[in-house]
Amino acid sequence: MRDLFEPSGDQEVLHEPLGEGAVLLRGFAAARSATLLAAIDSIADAAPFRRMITPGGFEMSVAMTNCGTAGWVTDRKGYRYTTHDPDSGKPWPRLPREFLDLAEAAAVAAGFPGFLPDACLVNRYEPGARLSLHQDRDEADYGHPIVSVSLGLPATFQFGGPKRSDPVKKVALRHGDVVVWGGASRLFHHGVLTLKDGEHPSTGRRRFNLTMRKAL
Ligand code: MD3
Ligand code: FE
Repeated sequence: MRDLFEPSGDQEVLHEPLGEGAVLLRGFAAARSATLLAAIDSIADAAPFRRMITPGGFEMSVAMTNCGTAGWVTDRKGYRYTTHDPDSGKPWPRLPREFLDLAEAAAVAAGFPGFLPDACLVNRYEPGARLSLHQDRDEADYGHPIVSVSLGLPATFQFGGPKRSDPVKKVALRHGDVVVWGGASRLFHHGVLTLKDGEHPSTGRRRFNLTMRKAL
C-alpha cells in the first residue's frame, strides 16, 4: 500500500489505494461541490427523492432518485434499471455535464480511462439512515468501474470482499471525497453505517452520495 500526492490543476489530491482496483480520491470533488449540489436540486425538482421498497417489502431508510438514460429502482418486483421514473412515468432527468466530466476525470485518475456513465443513482441520507452490506450487480457489464461522490455530512463506509462473510474495512467518507471502484473491488460487498446527526455548512443535516455507473 502506498499513498501519493498528484497535482490536479492547482489542487492536490490524495490517492489512497483501498486495494483490488478501488481508489479513494480524497477531496477530488470538493472544488465542484456547490455545482454538484445545485444539479442535485434540479434533478430532485424533476424526479423527487423517494424511499423505495425492497423486494422483501421493507422501506429503505435512504431516499433515492436518478438521472441518466437509466435509473436504478427497487419495488416488490425486484431490483432493476428503468429508462423512466416509475413515480411520474417520465424519463429520468439527463445526466448533467458536470457529473460526466467529474466521473471521467476521477476514472482517469484511478487508471480507468474512457469511462462514460449512462446512469447516476443519487442517495440522500438523513440521520439514522443506513445502507446494509450489498453488492451492485444490476449492471450489464462489471468491466466498467463505478464512481462514487460523497457530499455533506461524513459517513462510515464499510467494504468487505466477494463473499458476504468476508471481513470488512471501515473508511470515513467526507464531503468532496470520490471513490472509483473497478477491477475486483467492483463486486465487493459494501455498505454505509447509520448516519450520525450533525450539521454541514453546504447540506445541513444530510449526506448525499452520487454513484455513476454504466448500467446498460
Ligand atoms: C463498491 N452507495 O448506491 S458509495 C450504492 O454511500 C452504494 O450511498 C453507498 O453503495 C453510498 O449502491 C456507497 C460507494 C460504492 C458504490 C458502489 C460500489 C462502493 C462500491 C460498487 C462496487 C463496489
Ligand atoms: Fe452499492
